[in-house]
Amino acid sequence: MDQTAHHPADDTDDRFARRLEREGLIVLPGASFALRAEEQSLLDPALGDGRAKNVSLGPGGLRGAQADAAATARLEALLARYGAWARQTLLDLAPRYGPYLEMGRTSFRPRAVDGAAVSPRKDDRRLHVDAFASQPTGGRRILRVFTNINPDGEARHWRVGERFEDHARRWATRQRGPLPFEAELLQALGITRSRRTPYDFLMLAIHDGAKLDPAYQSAARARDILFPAGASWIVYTDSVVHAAMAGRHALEQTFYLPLEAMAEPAAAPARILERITGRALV
Ligand SMILES: O=C(O)CCC(=O)C(=O)O
Ligand SMILES: [Fe+2]
Repeated sequence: MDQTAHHPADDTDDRFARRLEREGLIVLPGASFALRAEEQSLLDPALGDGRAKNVSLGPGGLRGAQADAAATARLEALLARYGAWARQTLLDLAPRYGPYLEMGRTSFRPRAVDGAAVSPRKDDRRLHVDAFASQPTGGRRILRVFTNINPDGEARHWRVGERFEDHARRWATRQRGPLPFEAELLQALGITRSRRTPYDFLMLAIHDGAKLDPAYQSAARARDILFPAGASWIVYTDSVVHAAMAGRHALEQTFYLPLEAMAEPAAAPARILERITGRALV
């Protein structure tokens, strides 16, 4: 889209976007999203201890809920309300994203992060950048808005690791390229929803490389962040090296943004990886 279509007050409009793209993670000050009285019952552990890790809402409707019809309808309404709030909050802070912002799924994470064991690749307690095996982004950014809605004052505990560039260099340089027709085959088999680009292959290699390396996980330097109950934070999870260590009851909205939307395109993983590898990736 044409860059000149932006609001004329570009400098002030872009301040938040620039900071977010440079720093990757910003905790929102002040008032945040709060549950309504009739939504409190959705925090009941009985609703959340089913098989699904999350309940989520997307174009195909609600997934992962194990509740009666009335509770399911309330969950769906809550997720829709959260998605709309997250979108508006983001656009108030970063109006330049308006023409480009693509809504992904909205999720409710009732379960304790430190609960059930999952496969190492799915284990978000290990430091990683987000890359989804079935959903190539083709270089678009993954931006997520989280809110800790824990009713008992429990913080959500994350660890945040090294800069993306340092992280990427560990894995990007030893990565093989895709095999001939690998992207086409994955798509034909329905394993990916669209065609994986060289960027997507590389991001998955970085994601898996970090999660599947116990030596890296135990030695990596990372700082702890405790998001208090009630807090919201906005994070580019494709560039912030993160791990979720503890907490329960979070809401989350995923957005996708193309590189043209970036105020600081040089800070985008696609551009950093292109610099590192010397190849065009998207
Ligand atoms: O649930 C969380 O706090 C974050 C987990 C995570 O790494 C993710 O959703 O990408
Ligand atoms: Fe993640």
